Amino acid sequence: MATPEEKLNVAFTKLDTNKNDKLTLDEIKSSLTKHGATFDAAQVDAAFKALDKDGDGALNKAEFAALKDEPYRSQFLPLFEVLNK
Ligand SMILES: [Ca+2]
Ligand SMILES: [Ca+2]
Repeated sequence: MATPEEKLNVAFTKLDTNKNDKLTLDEIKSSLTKHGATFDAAQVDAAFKALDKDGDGALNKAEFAALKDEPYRSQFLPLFEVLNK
């Protein structure tokens, strides 16, 4: 059974299509679509804004890893769990 950290690492790697260790909003949306996820675009926008702590318009691994903590865990983690299937 994968730990939340491992799951997030898998999700991050799948989302980071250009492999620059940062996730942009476009990258997240197009990757979710490519992996067959159904999601609410407004929810992804909200997750992105909440997680982008330094406001640079991209999520680094540390920012993305906040998904393992409340309140993000219950609110946003299901959006990305599909990537672990
Ligand atoms: Ca990237
Ligand atoms: Ca950021």
